[in-house]
Amino acid sequence: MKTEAKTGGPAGGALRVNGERLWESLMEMARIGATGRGGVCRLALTEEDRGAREQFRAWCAQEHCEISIDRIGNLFARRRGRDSAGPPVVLGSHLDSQPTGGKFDGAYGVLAGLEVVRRLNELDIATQAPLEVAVWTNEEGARFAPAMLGSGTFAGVFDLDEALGRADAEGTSVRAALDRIGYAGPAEVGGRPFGAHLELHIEQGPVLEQESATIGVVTGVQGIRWYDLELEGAEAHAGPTPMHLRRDPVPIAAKALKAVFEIATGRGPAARATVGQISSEPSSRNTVPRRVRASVDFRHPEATVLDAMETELRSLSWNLGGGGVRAELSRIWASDPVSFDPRCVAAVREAADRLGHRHLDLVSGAGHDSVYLSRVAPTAMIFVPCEGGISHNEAENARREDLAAGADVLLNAALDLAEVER
Ligand code: HGY
Ligand code: MN
Ligand code: MN
Repeated sequence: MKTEAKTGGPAGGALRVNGERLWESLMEMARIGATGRGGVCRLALTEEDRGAREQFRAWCAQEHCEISIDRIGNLFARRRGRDSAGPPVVLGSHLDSQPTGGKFDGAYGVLAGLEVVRRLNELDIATQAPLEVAVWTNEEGARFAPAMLGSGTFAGVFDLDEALGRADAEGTSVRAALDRIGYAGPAEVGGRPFGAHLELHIEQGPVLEQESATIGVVTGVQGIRWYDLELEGAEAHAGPTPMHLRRDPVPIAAKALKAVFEIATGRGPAARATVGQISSEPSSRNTVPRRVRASVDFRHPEATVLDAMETELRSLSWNLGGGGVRAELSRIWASDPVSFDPRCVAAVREAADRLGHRHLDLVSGAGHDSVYLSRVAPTAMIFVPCEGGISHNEAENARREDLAAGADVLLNAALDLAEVER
């Protein structure tokens, strides 16, 4: 999923951000929802997410940005351009996190976008197109499935009412959660043109670090499929019930989950399988469970391979339902592989060159809001390395100089795209 790293030309003529200010904002934001192990827990539309949004808005107010919020809580901070009514160049990402997330996943792209606005304001540079920094709702999908719900609804992939009706494990809907934190905005969701969408993000994988490259020119994102596997048997007493008389879903689940990983490992290094959620009911140590549920996350750069993985998973689950255990597999999300806009990708690569950064092209292993934005706007992403490629982990870390370098590329690519007469 990558090409040879290239070293850029002289760093002349390129603008740079204030890396120290960006770092300070990142550390300030990381205090909101901070966990005891150095990470953050800001699940979508919780008090912590509201706090992060309020902090972002306060910083945007200092930069005289106009704020708009749409009906699924997507938040936009707009900096005027000479063409005040023109389609904006949008610098977006997310502020919600995983339950044991890191300081940089999502927040980095949002705060680097803010730093671009801050830098242009202090240099008093006007752009032809307006700039907007976007905060997309529920990118992670950790509280409400599917992931990238706000950007997907904006792009018309999800129906708004269905998206607002999605509920978390406690039964709280997106609609109720938005109302609770005051982020059910008035603006219609989507239906307005963007000149371009750029997203800056940590790589969340090891490639840039291994290749000693500072910038990832992201050409696309691999495909993702999410499934729920449910196995239902019958409760029984752990003591008097002989093994052969049980309708125990756990041995079936053990076979099914072993097979899930074999489906991926049998398809080469690019295939991925993750079982992040496993639960049993009634979850009592001396009662044979009635029900076992498990999540399955498949990934691959090619849709045809994902199709084959799904076919194998479907065939597998049904013949696992033996012994009086009912097996049900439902696909709850499918995000096809995407390729980003060549013009935007070139703007990123040229900016990296101008700034003199060693860069390489790569396909993103993680999903991002840009997957859905690429359906409605010319889109590209920029990656910087993170330590050991670790992410979705409280130990997530990145070097200040890399974070500043990524923001410099974002600034210069955004200027390039914002100057295009449309
Ligand atoms: O699941 C993903 O790849 C993203 O982090 N939401
Ligand atoms: Mn992210
Ligand atoms: Mn993430």
